[in-house]
Amino acid sequence: AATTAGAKISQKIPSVAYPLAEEPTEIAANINYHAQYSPHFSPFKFEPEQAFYATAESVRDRLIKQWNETYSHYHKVNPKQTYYLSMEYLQGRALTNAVGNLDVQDAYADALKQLGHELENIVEQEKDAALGNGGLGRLASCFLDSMATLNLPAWGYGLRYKYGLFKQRITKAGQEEDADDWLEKFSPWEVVRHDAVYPVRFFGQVEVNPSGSRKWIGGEVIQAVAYDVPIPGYKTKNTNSLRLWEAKAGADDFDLFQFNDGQYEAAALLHSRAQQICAVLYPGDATENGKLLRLKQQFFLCSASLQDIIGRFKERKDEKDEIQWSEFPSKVAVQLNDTHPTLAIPELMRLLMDDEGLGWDEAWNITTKTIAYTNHTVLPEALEKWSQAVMWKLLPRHMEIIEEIDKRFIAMVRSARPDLEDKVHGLCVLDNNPQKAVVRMANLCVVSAHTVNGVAQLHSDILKSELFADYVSIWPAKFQNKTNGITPRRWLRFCNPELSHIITKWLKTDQWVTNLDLLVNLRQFADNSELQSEWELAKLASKQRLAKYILQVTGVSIDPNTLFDIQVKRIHEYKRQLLNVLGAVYRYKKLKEMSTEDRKNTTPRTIMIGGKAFATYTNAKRIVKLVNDVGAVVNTDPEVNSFLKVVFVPNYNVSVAEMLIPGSELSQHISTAGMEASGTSNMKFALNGCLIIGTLDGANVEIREEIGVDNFFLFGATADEVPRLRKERENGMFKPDPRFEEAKQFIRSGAFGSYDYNPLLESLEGNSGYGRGDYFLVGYDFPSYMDAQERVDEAYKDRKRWTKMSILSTAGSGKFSSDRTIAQYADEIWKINECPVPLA
Ligand code: GL2
Repeated sequence: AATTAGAKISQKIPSVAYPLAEEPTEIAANINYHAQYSPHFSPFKFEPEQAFYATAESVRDRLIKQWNETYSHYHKVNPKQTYYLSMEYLQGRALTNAVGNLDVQDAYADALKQLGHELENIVEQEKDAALGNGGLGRLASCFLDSMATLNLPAWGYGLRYKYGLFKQRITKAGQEEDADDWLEKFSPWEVVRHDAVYPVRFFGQVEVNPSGSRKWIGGEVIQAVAYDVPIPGYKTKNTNSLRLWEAKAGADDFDLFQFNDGQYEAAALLHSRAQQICAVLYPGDATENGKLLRLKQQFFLCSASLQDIIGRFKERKDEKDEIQWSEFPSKVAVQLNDTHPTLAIPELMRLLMDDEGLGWDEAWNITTKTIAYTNHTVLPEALEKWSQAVMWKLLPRHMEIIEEIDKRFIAMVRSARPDLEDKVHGLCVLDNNPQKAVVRMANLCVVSAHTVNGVAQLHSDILKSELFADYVSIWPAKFQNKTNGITPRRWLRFCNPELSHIITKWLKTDQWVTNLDLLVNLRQFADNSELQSEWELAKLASKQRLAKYILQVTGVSIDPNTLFDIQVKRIHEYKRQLLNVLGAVYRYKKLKEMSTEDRKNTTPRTIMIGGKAFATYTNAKRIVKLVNDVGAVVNTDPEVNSFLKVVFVPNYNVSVAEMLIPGSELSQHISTAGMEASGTSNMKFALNGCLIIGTLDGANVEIREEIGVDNFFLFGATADEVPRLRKERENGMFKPDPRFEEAKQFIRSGAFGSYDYNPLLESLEGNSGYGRGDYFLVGYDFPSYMDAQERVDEAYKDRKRWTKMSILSTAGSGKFSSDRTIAQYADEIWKINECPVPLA
């Protein structure tokens, strides 16, 4: 509980800067110093919020020291560096991670005690940095942690959105969205770099010089200003940067004359345009304006980052003070996190040719040796296609370059592979269909990148055999797999200290935090009753904490002695939260029909579902509403509610995940096979000893192999069966399971209120048609899902067996460390080496 003793700045403890204090008393003095001399609030108050900012600033002092040493070390050694370009980073909170990675957690906890506060409470004051929306953004953040921990010279580049992902509020209407102003009060972790500012142009035209060289001129020029966030590695000095660009217009762009003439908006037009660029992550793109803005954001990231990268390269000339452009790919690796930063390709070409004077062949050689591309989805709607008309308007020079890339690519295919003539249309970058002429960003990436990778074995196989099959026949060596991973620091060591201590105790080492493969040594103890009881106690403690949280945010009281069953992720039809809800509805109906005696023989469950639906995704929002409606009935039904509860966890984000995952016993990863590229929360749950019910999709396949097929509740169609099953449905050959029909009928009967769920349920029915025909095969998989749930209920009754499976889940999760993933990227794609900052 929050202490009140700290409500004022301590007069007993001095305020002294001691930037790198080791002793808790000195740290306390340093925190006091920041409370007084870096104030953000009126003086003398020292409530948890003030204490958070002062503590964060104190920690930042240490980070800055390491950070500067890292910069100067990289500058001196001049190694090849990786630049990770991503439109999303889902960083979450930073304080626990920072004191943990710096190994000063205990000292800070002590210091705060002296000041009348508990570190646990102070960290809760921090707002999540939610500059991402789901797995792709969180993956980028895990990667940053691993890059620093592995001492790799690497940078993250992104945008400094003012409003990150929206805050979700649950009302009678379902989900409502509020802007999340994470910077409202100031972020203690970012440092503005007024010496890293670059002009980024939009619109304008191409000027052709008499020599034939071309130059992009005119249009609108916005300044990109760097805001750096330190990324400390775990117990190492290396502290890398996440560089986020902010858009600004200059004083020159402010028309004082117009302003004084009373035309305030016109006077600051460019300022307001600049503000739009970093205003929100994924602005709605239903309108032309929205599309244009998204494209501007993407280009803004690419242009600013590449100017910065090129600037750094040019700074480090050879002995003769000459820039050796041919060396560029041996100093720079650029990784495109999905297609959002594809414009880095034509932008690098433009900068090299038009600004640096290189010829096409030289520029192309450099670009293709520098850039690599990760694909994160096979969903057609997520494969970006930009209108050529919009692109010509916004980026005329880049369109010239893209046309040339495409022309040369087509010529190459025609001469080297005449057998592919009928495939050329699908392979080329520009789709010139006069109705909807577009640039296919994924194609541009595949044609230009030296390496293309998928994010789990199954996904990479699907890329090779389906989406990119014809490219594979041209460049078989270009395609790789890099199975995703998660950082064991945030996702076990820090979010689940109880379990971490047990693991360290039984392994007799804490080396597993940086060498997760060591977890496999837990296997030998899986049957040990002493470990089992410690394991169960740790799980229970996390469940109790979670129950408290759920009560606080939903008002629903849940029983830590029931099976905690969790599905948290973005709400999407392919992720099939609807399958989960229909299963819950069926379970509820059966419980109602049972005798009191029979009920007592069931396994009591608490089903928790959480996640945000994209604001304009109607069916996803209906699913959110349905979960809440089902919960409202089930949880207040006295006959049943000690055997089943259904809770919607509002506003799912990184911090909420850190609370849910340690307390989970079963988690659902139940996407239609072939549709979830990897999934990464499956890895987090398994690592924390949670069993998985899931399909053979994405990384589930590899998780099941690693932890043992007997420890995974498998069901459902396989990816290679899906196309046939869809065909069979279309031909009216599908006979739904009676349980499936019963569950739908129960919802239709109004058991959960009067909201019209027909449109949602109809999407699961019929043979075909828009929004019909059960594209995601919920009905087909329903019976095997229910059977798997019965196996779960049985297994949970045998606590020893369950706990053993739980231990084996953790023991088998070593492969899913993002340290492993990043080491593979470094060796096999980026060709970079570690560059540890010397300790002395
Ligand atoms: C995703 C995939 O859907 C998900 O399966 C994968 O784990 C992550 C990270 O590779 O990438 N692709 C995507 O666009 N989002 C994802 O989460 N948002």
